[in-house]
Amino acid sequence: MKQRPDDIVLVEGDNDLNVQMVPIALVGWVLPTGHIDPSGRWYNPERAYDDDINTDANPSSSYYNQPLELTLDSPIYCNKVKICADSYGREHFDYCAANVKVEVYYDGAYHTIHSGLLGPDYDGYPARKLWVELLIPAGTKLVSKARIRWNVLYSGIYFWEFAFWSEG
Ligand SMILES: [Ca+2]
Repeated sequence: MKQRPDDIVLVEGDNDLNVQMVPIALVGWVLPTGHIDPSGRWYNPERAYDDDINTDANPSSSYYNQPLELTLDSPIYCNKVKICADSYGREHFDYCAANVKVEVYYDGAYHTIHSGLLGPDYDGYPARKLWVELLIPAGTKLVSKARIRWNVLYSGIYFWEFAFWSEG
């Protein structure tokens, strides 16, 4: 068999070639691997990253402004995140847009990448479950976590899902 010059050949016996196994970073959406709930006021926080758009995390309503941090076991090169969230009952006691603050952790600090409504405003049943992508304005960064909180009190908060974009 013809070998390309860059093939690595392992032979029994003396191998002075030290082959290092490096985890392969895939390009694509990556789910958080864990969470931090500093206030302890979130119900089912793991449901914000269980890859199921029909399950939600939510804080008890009077603690709507308490953040939920979504973490990664290892930092990834990331230039955007996506979030799927709704609220309930702002004006007409129907589902409505989520007004949230999204911060991403890189270079040793949290940076706000969005604060306001996720997508066009709406009032109406049923839940919209709209995915909204949020770019990191500074570009690709080595990101280890994100922090999400609601800006406005609603009678219902539905944090359906979240993911980081891995640049590989
Ligand atoms: Ca979910």
